[in-house]
Amino acid sequence: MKSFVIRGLLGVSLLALACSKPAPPQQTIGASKSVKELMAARGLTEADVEAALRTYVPTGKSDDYMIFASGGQSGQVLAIGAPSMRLLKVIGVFTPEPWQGYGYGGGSNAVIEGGNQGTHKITWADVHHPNLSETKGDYDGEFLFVNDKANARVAVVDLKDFTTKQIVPNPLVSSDHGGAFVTPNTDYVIETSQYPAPLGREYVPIDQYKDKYRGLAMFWKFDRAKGRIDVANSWAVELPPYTQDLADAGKLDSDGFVFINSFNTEMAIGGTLEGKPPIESGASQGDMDYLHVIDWKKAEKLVAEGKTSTIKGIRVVSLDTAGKEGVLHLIGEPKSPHGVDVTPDGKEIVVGGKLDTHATVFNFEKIKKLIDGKQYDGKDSYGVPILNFQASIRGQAEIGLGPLHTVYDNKGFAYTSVFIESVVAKWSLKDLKVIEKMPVHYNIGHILAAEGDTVSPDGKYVVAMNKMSMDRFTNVGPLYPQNFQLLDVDGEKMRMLVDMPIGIGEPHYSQMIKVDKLKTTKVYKMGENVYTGQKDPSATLAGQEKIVRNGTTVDVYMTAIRSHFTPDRIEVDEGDTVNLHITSLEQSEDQTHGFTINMYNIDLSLEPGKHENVTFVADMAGVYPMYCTEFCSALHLEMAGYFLVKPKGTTTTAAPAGSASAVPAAASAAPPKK
Ligand code: CUK
Ligand code: CUA
Repeated sequence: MKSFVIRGLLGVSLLALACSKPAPPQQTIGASKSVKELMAARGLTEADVEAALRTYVPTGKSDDYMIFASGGQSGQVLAIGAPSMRLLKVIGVFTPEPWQGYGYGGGSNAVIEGGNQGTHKITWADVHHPNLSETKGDYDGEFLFVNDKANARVAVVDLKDFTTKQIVPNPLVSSDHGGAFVTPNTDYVIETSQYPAPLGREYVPIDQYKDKYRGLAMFWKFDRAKGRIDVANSWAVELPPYTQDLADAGKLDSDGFVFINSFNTEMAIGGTLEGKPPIESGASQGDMDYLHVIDWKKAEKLVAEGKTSTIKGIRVVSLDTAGKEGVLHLIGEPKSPHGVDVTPDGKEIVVGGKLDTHATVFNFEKIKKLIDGKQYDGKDSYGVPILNFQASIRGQAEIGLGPLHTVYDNKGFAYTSVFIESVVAKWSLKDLKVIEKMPVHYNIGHILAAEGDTVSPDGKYVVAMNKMSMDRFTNVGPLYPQNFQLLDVDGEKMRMLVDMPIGIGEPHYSQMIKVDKLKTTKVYKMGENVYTGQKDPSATLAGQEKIVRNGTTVDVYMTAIRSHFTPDRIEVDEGDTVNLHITSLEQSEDQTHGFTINMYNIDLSLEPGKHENVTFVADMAGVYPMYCTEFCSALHLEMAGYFLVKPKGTTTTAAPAGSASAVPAAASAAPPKK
């Protein structure tokens, strides 16, 4: 119906315009001008206008889909509306995010610190693959998981409030890539390593690479009721030191299995300064690498039976056990592959070879038959059984130069990103024939489709996630934005709809979910601690505000409401430990306050009902304004106060109201009554 209207409109008003003379360039654009004149004035073609009509979301209306995109090096995740491709939010994940007060004193500090690896403070991440939680292989809109390739971490974002609730560091590996993919009911969040290294990150000379360096498939147990990864019930499978790349969980027919592609099965270790070939060429010697097939249900059983060793507190199924017990099988895959994508029906696995022109379609039934019949082509040097390549595949689609990732629609088509050619290749899963190639701009990496990783993709839209954007946007210096290009894939031919510059990092993957699956909250319950989901024990209601001194510790029970803080004067002694407990008393939608104490690097976002606790040492004497950082009301600028820190050795003559010294410690040591 909608598309009929659009076509009708175009047919009547626009087709006739094509033959009309273009308007002079000086012509002004105004609401009173006809569409035809507007088109001419702006130099728009009919296709441009159609694309605009298909993506424009008028004021008051919202998008049908939401894209959760990797923010790349920013360490964040982007929430983008589709088809409008408007940025809705930059969700603070691995990196502090000031607007959300993420990492500036409140409860989020513990989340970020929970992700610490090693002893250096890590203030960035290389975000690769956001993945939505699934129920029966379909997005359920509850959680989002995302990996940090650079520091081997996985984060959990709760989509109730679009807030990162947990970051889990992997103690065994030093980089990851195949994550954070979920099993069909989100029992596990999978994180597989990228660059092999000794498990546990111990030092081992690199000439012992083959013996001591390893890969890993981590299975993080997800506790949905708690909304957290349950580290104690998580476990891993040790892998050979091939460079494991991407992973995907089986579903439906292939449920219980995980597929991981790999490169550098040559185990090249570089040595360019010593005149040895770089890893790049050493890793490209062989024509085939290995698709790893993991029977995770079998591995789970071995873990339950205790057939594991423990490294850095994590139970690990050893490579030897994995090979002997049928947990791990290898199949040849051509050549330096990148993507591994299970089809919606779970029956097949498509692998793209960076240095091969094909997308190879592995068939799970065939693989299963070989595994069950123990029909091996041999074993690798670690004793892992190898299955025959030809016997494992249904066929290969001749795609073009540099096929990477593949996504699916609801009509039996696959869409593969082709990096070197800079195209999206649409091909038929039925006969493995390419139907159409759409040029994209440029160097497409990942590709995503509406509900594309589920058992029931929607079709409609595909997004090309391009690494380059030359000649697409106004120049902003030598570091160019990345470019997301939205394609309409509903019609017989693909159509380019809109470009979206991404100026925050190099996104890798994204997923697109129907917005009606999201059950996002509008306000918090009064006094809610967003990290426990409960009313905070220190939640402060109107009339309960107070300042309590206990030795050198000062607890401030505080409220925020348009347009004041209570108390608005806090005086402490230099060196005191200060615990701020701030509750926003607002319950109306979109009434957010901010809170900062200048110079103390404290910055909070106080959404309606939210409670925050901040602990710090008042180690800088002086007078510091504290104020609301969100333009919340006409008297927002008046929503302010003072934080005063008396220098050591000062004797108080007249204690001002609100001074901690004014309240006898013994009389007020108890937390406020609820
Ligand atoms: S990705 Cu991580 S190298 Cu193709 Cu999934 Cu960009
Ligand atoms: Cu509250 Cu500005």
